[in-house]
Amino acid sequence: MSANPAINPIQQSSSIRHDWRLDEVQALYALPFNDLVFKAQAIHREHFDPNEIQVSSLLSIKTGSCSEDCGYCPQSARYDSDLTPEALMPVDAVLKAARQARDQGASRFCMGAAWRQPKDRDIERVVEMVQGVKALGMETCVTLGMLTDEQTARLKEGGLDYYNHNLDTSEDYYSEVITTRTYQDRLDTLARVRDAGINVCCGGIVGMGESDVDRSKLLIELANLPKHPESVPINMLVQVEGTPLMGTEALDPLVFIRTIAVARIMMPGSRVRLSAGRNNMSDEMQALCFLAGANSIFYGDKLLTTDNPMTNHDLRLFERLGLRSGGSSYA
Ligand code: SAM
Ligand code: DTB
Ligand code: SF4
Repeated sequence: MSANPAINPIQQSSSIRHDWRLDEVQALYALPFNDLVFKAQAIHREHFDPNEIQVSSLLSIKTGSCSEDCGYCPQSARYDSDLTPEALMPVDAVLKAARQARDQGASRFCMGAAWRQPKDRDIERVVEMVQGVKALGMETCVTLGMLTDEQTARLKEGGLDYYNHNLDTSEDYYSEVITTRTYQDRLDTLARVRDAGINVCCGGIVGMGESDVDRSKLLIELANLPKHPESVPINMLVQVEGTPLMGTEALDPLVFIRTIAVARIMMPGSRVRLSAGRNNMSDEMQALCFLAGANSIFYGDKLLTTDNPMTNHDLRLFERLGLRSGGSSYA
């Protein structure tokens, strides 16, 4: 069972904690699969309706030509990923896509831009998008890279509900994947967003060749933030031709499900999102992720630039599993 007999991870309570230690997290990962998933599901039921999934749709509002060198990302200008760059979209085209996402059943619309950081004039157009999407009755999320205090305040004033900014991996592994901005830069942006009163969407990517310890340390970074992110996207690396991480050895799917379960246990009140990578997962694997405590997905035929399961397939999967979409507000 646990590597350290002094720790009994099955009996830990589900209180909201911000003092997770590596030995405890590794002990959770090391539980027999059934014990881990049972514990995660039990905690999940204390905090959420287990059959309700929050549904977000993504749109890339500015695509490619990014100055950063994130080794997983097809949008970096440094890699030859066969992507056509696109300038910041006009507001009306964004609202058309949001209306379509809403009509297909999404409750939150997430707009992503391939920037290291936005310019002030970009922020004004993004605020117009946020206001337009809110007027459609949807929650709003944007992911624009690093922000200044003034830009963060402007987004809050404009009514933005969520800001997505991922830590991506552990601090130790980070420099293997990204060199053009630091882990501390990311933590600083997250603190700005939190301090401005915007809900935080923050998670990471697994399957990038990181170790078990790196996965544990990523979850510790997230759970030991002063407040847990309201949304925690767990992405499975989508391997894209031309990016440095193309060809990385695939992660054991059971380790991915364990990661969802451990995230659920460590952040009991957060929406844990089964994020990128679903297109390469079987329906049965996704069902196990929901059992392990995932209660949010990206929905719609596309993520930002890569394919996601078709909406019809997801609707059918929800029906087969007796799942409902809902619960868009933070529990
Ligand atoms: N440019 C902004 C930034 O990096 O902060 C926002 C957009 S960026 C594409 C948002 C997130 O998407 C990244 O932090 C990363 O976690 C995720 N992502 C990008 N490419 C991915 C891939 N190939 N597989 C899985 N997740 C990916
Ligand atoms: C997140 O954690 N994953 C999303 C969203 N936040 C912005 C992005 C996934 C991108 C996958 C690769 C692509 O489609 O470009
Ligand atoms: Fe640029 Fe964001 Fe992609 Fe990094 S993840 S290359 S910052 S778009």
